[in-house]
Amino acid sequence: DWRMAGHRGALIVLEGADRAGKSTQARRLVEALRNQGYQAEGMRFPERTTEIGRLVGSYLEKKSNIEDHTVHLLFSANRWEHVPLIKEKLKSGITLVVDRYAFSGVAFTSSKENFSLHWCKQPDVGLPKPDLVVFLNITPEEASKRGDYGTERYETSDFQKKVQKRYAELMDDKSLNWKVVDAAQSMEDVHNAIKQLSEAIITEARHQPVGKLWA
Ligand code: ADP
Ligand code: FDM
Ligand code: MG
Repeated sequence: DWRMAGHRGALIVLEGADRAGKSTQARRLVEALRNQGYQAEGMRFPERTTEIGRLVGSYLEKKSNIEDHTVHLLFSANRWEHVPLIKEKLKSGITLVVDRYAFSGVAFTSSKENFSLHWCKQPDVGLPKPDLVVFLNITPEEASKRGDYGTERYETSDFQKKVQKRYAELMDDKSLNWKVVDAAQSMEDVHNAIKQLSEAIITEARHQPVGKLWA
């Protein structure tokens, strides 16, 4: 079938503020791509099931405190430990739909005092480069209609505002294929927009090697 034979899959990342709809849309996209005959799988970061992931998970749940630089490196290590798997899947023709990636890592840590964007990017330099980064764009007002913040670390409106600004700075980087989608639309409309972008990039990425992020 033209959708699989001999071609690599695409690396698609979903980013955006808390409650923008990343996890919902990641699931729906995988399902829709599979229904169209593509090979597709979901992935998320942090991936809390590994040893490193458990450290990060316990930090987010405020069950442990980890020094800020250290936890930044652990989030990055959690991505690096999945790189062999990511490469294998892409090579075998599977398109990966990833719920958060290095952009979350940089946006969140650089929102803390005394962390530059530059420093925060370094540990993730050289990761597999996404073929498409969808930014689910939503105002804090619209997001607040979707329920209250949870109780995990970072889930305060002050911090989230800083994170939004950092995302905006990251989106100025034209070496990446950022696509902004209005996340205040209905789930269906958001889904259709992401699906269209994804199908186009799967076709385009098939014949290109996987790039290196920020390298
Ligand atoms: P994220 O992973 O970005 O934090 P979720 O996918 O978990 O966001 O969605 C947060 C909440 O908002 C969930 O209750 C979800 O059902 C709801 N939601 C997601 N997308 C929409 C949408 N387009 N319109 C209204 N509610 C939505
Ligand atoms: N987060 C996520 C980081 O601080 N750094 C990272 O590298 C990544 C991938 O973890 F607050 C933060 C962002 C968010 C939390 O929440 C993960 P979800 O609900 O599992 O996406
Ligand atoms: Mg989520």
